[in-house]
Amino acid sequence: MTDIEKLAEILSNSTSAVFFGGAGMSTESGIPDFRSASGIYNQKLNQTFSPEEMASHRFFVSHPEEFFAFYRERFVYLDAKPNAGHLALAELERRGILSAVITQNIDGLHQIAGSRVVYELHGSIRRNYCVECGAKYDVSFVMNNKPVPHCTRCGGVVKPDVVLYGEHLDNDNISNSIRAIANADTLIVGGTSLIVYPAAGLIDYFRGRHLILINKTATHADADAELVIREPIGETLSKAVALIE
Ligand code: BV8
Ligand code: ZN
Repeated sequence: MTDIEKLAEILSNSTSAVFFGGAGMSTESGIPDFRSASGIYNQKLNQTFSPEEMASHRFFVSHPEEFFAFYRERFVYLDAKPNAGHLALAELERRGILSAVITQNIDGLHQIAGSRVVYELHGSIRRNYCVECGAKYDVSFVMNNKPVPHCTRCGGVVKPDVVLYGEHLDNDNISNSIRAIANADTLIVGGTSLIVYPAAGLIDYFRGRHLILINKTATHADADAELVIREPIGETLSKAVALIE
């Protein structure tokens, strides 16, 4: 039995599977990940600051102009489309096999692909709000108002609803994700290096039967997985779903 056939068999017998993913889920949509060789954090962007410093709350407050230039350049890919992997997960939800997608990504591609239960642990580029009065803005407002987008109502800075380094994650997202993982019969972890916390720690709540890792490179969770697939995740999920009758 090939790995894909094994994956398809496990999924066809699951009724509360959960997907936990990261940037590797969107590389097949043309969005670079962070820590692969071609990832954002390995591109020498700025002599003074590291990419992870530039994606931090402290930098957002102390260097807003540089923050927004970096953010527009490196985090917003508005023409990216969902790939076969996003579509496969949406199909698994429609078939009552998958109960939730938990993502560290901020691109919104799971929802565009049709997934309805999506917990965005690190927020979304599509939601933006004034830090003073809370007024909401769409991503085009942030892209078009340079160098720093300001609220038309009160003049406050408009911030992407994205969890920067040093910022807390949304409590509802955390508790919803823990509940989904704790109740899952199958957990698929994919397209993530499992380096960023507290997100990566959430998979420890899994108590179900099948832990599956789909990632091009090794992660610390591989040793606990029943199935480790070192192939592109979009193709892999799509082929597995096609095998489920
Ligand atoms: C927090 C939004 C409490 C912005 C992100 C000092 C001060 C404060 C905190 C810390 C600190 N030191 C450490 C921390 C904790 C810090 C942290 O974990 N740092 C790491 C780097 C060690 N965490 C935080 O700061 C969190 N908040 O702790 O608050 C607090 C508050 C105040 C003071 C103290 C504590 C907030 C973390 C959220 C940060 N925001 N994103 C942005 O987009 O950058 S994190 C960023 O990394 C992205 O969201 C990304 O999703 C996430 C995780 O990366 P991955 O998704 O895993 O991507 P990666 O490239 O790493 O891996 C992709 C994998 O896919 C690779 O393995 C590759 O091989 C594979 N792959 C690629 N393509 C494919 C594939 N596999 C299969 N198929 C393919 N096609
Ligand atoms: Zn305002």
